[in-house]
Amino acid sequence: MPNLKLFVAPNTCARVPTIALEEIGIPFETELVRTAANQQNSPEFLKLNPKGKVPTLLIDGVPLTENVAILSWLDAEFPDARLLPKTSDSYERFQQIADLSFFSATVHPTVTRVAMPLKFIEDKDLSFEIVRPVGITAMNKIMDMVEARLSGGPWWYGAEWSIVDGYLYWAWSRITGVGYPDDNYPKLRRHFALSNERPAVQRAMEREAVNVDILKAEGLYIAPR
Ligand SMILES: N[C@@H](CCC(=O)N[C@@H](CS)C(=O)NCC(=O)O)C(=O)O
Repeated sequence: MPNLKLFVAPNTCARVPTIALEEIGIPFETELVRTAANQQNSPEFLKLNPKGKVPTLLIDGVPLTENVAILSWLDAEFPDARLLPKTSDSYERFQQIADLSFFSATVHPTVTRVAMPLKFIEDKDLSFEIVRPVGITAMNKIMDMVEARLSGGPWWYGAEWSIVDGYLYWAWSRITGVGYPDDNYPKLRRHFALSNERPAVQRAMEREAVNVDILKAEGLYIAPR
């Protein structure tokens, strides 16, 4: 069993591999990165991940970065957890990689525009008046597509939960957490409710809550707004 340490920060996409690890059910440690103190760009952290980002997974002390790689590695190492539907068909396998890549490369940057517009323009008024609306328009197209996809069952792949649903859970919670209107998306609301019932999701959120408390005590918590 490899020794696993995941570098995380609350509300970030590091929630997705945290859910994956909880679904697998193996022992792992998380280490809080204080992004408000720019710890992700400290010399120590940059040695592990020169991109200065969470998640970063240390596997027996060796770093693996990027959600698509981390989630694919976890699925390959722990196939019984069924993080992705089992398949021996290479097209289906690469379609799964395409799905993870869609969340990493298209959904995630749009989430950032909606949930963290200040990342793009430091002027607060401009970021909320220009960047967020642009993000919401792009997000509507994405979520219209996802809502249609969920007609085939409660989860991304129909009847079977997968870590793609963990990615969707994170994206949806980030955008609705800052007021993205959910009225037109009953299937996404159901997806979120069902996700919240999963014990692994609950354990991941408990881990995150502990880190939120630490950051609040240190005056380093950035609340979503
Ligand atoms: N493509 C990367 C994106 C990672 C990423 O953007 N992480 C954000 C949190 S969601 C981060 O670490 N931000 C800190 C920063 O940009 O300073 C992945 O999917 O793992």
